[in-house]
Amino acid sequence: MREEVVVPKSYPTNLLNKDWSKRPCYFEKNGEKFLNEVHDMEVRDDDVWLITLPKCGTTWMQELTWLVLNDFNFEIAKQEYLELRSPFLEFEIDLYDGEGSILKNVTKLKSPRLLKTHMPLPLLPPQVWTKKPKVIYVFRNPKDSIVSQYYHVRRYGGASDVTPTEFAQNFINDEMSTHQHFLHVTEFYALREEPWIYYTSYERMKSDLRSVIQDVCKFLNKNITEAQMQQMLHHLSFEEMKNNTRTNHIWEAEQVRRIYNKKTEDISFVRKGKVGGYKDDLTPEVIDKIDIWINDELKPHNVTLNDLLLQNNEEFLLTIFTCSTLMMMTTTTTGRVKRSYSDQSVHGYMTERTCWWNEVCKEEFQSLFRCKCPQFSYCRSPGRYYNAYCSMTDTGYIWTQPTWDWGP
Ligand code: PPS
Repeated sequence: MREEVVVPKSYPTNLLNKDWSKRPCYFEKNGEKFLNEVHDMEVRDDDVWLITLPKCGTTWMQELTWLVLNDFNFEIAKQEYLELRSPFLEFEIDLYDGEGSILKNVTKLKSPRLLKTHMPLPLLPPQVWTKKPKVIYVFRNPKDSIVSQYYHVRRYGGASDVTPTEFAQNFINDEMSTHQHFLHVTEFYALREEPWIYYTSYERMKSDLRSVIQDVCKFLNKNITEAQMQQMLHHLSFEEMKNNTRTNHIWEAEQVRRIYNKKTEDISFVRKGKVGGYKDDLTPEVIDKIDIWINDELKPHNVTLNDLLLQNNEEFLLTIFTCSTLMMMTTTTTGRVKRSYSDQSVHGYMTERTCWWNEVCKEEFQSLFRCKCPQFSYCRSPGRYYNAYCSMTDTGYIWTQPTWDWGP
């Protein structure tokens, strides 16, 4: 769908101090009626807005947030299509029958509404920055989101004549996508400390879903029991969501077929679900070009890709430092640390990566560690047949990790 330059009717001047008149915005052609309606729409105090760039883990976060907002009602979640429980604003344009308001489904929805959109900050209703409802923002490494987008377009009948590499090359050559991408994310990243905004990344969800669920509960003032947490981790796992007809955008694909009489390709919406999966699809040359594109585009914003993906978390490094120091003091005063059950049957790692605190370091029944626990912590589980987490506590079942070079 071709896009054109649009001029927002209002700007969030109270949120970010910049020259908004120089901020380019793009939207699909003939979207004026929709944009006007969005501009004038009533934002409710208890709305939750889920804002992302395409293919950044929106659906994953949407199901997570809907469940937190709806008291972990898994029964309804398994019965009703996610797209109907939590509408995608821009898709209402496709559903519009020409009568009355484009946003009538959104207006009719019972509170609390969970609204999904890919629109940039300046095209949102100004009541978002005056009422400040809860906003959740998820970002993902563009290399993975571009490849995911390629398969999305293929799913809906497009891009059949291009390879993922050609698609990616076209993406970075397109001035509009370039501008949209980095302005979209850097504006929300700059607002991440606001109490009404929760900013996270797909990569963080992959590495520590438990903490992200806890964060969202805290953000929305909801409690979660350990039993509900276990249900959430299971329900939100890649395999479950892939096999779940209610989260796999089957309803959306049916609408596309009905409205546009389009043949759609049999590509699962919940498709691969990997961090770094782009390496299987893109040539090394185009990967290098995308890296240069990302660095160049981010330079004026004074942030790095790792910052945006929350992979340079100072708080995290500080915690490691403090905990390591404490552990060193304990071990030197009390001698060797006692471990209750030590298991040395796992010999290798899946990646070279260091885990986050509380991240699953070894999944149940897996013969490889998922990542390396930070120094002076243990890959620990309550018993042999459980997921193990990186933990400072040395009681329980300790999966002894192969030694590795901790660096200077
Ligand atoms: S959209 O169309 O913009 O709303 O797409 P979005 O939901 O943002 O992104 C789709 C990608 O998210 C992956 N996904 C998951 N990954 C891991 N675990 C779970 N549970 C999960 N659910 C969705 C999905 O597979 C798409 O990524 P790719 O790389 O294509 O697999």
